[in-house]
This record gives sequence, structure tokens and C-alpha cells, in this order.
Amino acid sequence: MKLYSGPLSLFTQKVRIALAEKQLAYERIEVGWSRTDRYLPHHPDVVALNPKCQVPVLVDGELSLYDSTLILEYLEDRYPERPLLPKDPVARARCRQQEAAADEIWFPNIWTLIEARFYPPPPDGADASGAAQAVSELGALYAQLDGALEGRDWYGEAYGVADIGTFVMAQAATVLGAPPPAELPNVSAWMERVQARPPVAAEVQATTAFLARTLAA
Ligand SMILES: N[C@@H](CCC(=O)N[C@@H](CS)C(=O)NCC(=O)O)C(=O)O
Repeated sequence: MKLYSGPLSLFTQKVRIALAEKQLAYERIEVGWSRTDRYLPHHPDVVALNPKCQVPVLVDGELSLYDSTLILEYLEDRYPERPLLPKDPVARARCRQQEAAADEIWFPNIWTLIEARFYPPPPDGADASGAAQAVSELGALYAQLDGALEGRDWYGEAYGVADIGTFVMAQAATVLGAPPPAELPNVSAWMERVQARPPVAAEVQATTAFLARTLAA
């Protein structure tokens, strides 16, 4: 198996964590990325394999697959050992929805913060006006998550893709200056619990080190 991966790509992070949780061996191909040019020029294999020219792309035998949510679903179907989705259809649907919501509802706010706080401002002046709104919307998402975690260890029925997808976004929000509010203890305890898993801890450590090198350069 091969994974085309981006060093700070949150979508790739989800897939790397899932592969490690399932203890699957794979070749990791890191595409080029820089703070100034981002992903340009795109890796030629990624251009050939993904019409959106994005990572992650997974290649497994004759299959090449893009989009992190679909890749997680494929990994579960193809390699069901060490499951990351429940078997029960209702619990499974909920878990898949929570994972997709991390991309579609959490991520747009995080993207606003990435543009405002991480990438160099465009020459015509940064428009950081959306940052305050993004922080406020993330606050509301943290509060919802805190309610959903009341009395339970994991966001899904058991640890799985809902936890991985949501954790990756919450961790990025934290790094970007929007950590979970102190008055939401369920979220903070859950983040510690997720981060105690070795595949997640390794991922956070590697990403933090890469980020520190990038910011120091
Ligand atoms: N919906 C896609 C999003 C993937 C995505 O946005 N990838 C970014 C990196 S995080 C990318 O490769 N961007 C290439 C570019 O902006 O040129 C997924 O879940 O995999």
C-alpha cells in the first residue's frame, strides 16, 4: 500500500492515524509543501491520481483512492481487524456522520484560522476579519461536543473514526489559538484520552516538530 501524504495536511493525518491504529504497513510518499508555495507544483503522481490534485491519495493494489473520508471507509471494509467503525448500522451511520462533520463543519473554521494566522499574508494585506467569527463558531462546536461526551469516553460508540476526525480538527484549532474552553471538561478529558493512544501521540509529536521547524525557518 502507498499513501501520498502532506506533512501538515489534516486530512492525511486522519488516514495516517487510521493506518497506524490498524497496524497496516505502507509506503509513505511525502509530497512537496512550503509555507510560501503551499502544494505547488503538485506532485505528478497526485495530479495523475486525483483530479482535485489533493492529498491524501491511497494506492492499494489496483485501487487508487482520494478523499480522506472515503479512504477511511475503504480501510475499514478491506481491513476490518482493529475496527474503527461500529458494526451496528445505526451506530455506524452516526460515527460516519460525525467523521464527515469534522471535515465539513469544523474544518472551514480551521481553514479561516490557517489563512489568518499561519500562512504569510497576501501582498495586498491579510483579511483576518473572519478569524473572530471562526473562533466563536469553534466555541459552539466545542460546547456541542462536550454535551455529546457527557458520561462517555469516546465520541463514537467505541474509539474510532469519529474520534480521529474530530480530534485532528480540535487539535489543529488548539494549535491555532482556539483551544477548548476551560469550562468544558469533557472535551479536555477526551482530547487527553485520544492523545494517549500511541498512533495519535506519535502523529501529534511529529506534526508539532515539523511545525516548529517550519516556523523557525
Ligand atoms: N476532501 C479532501 C480534502 C483534501 C485536501 O484539501 N487536501 C489538501 C491538503 S490538506 C491538498 O492536498 N491541497 C492541495 C492544494 O491546495 O493545492 C479529503 O478529505 O481528502
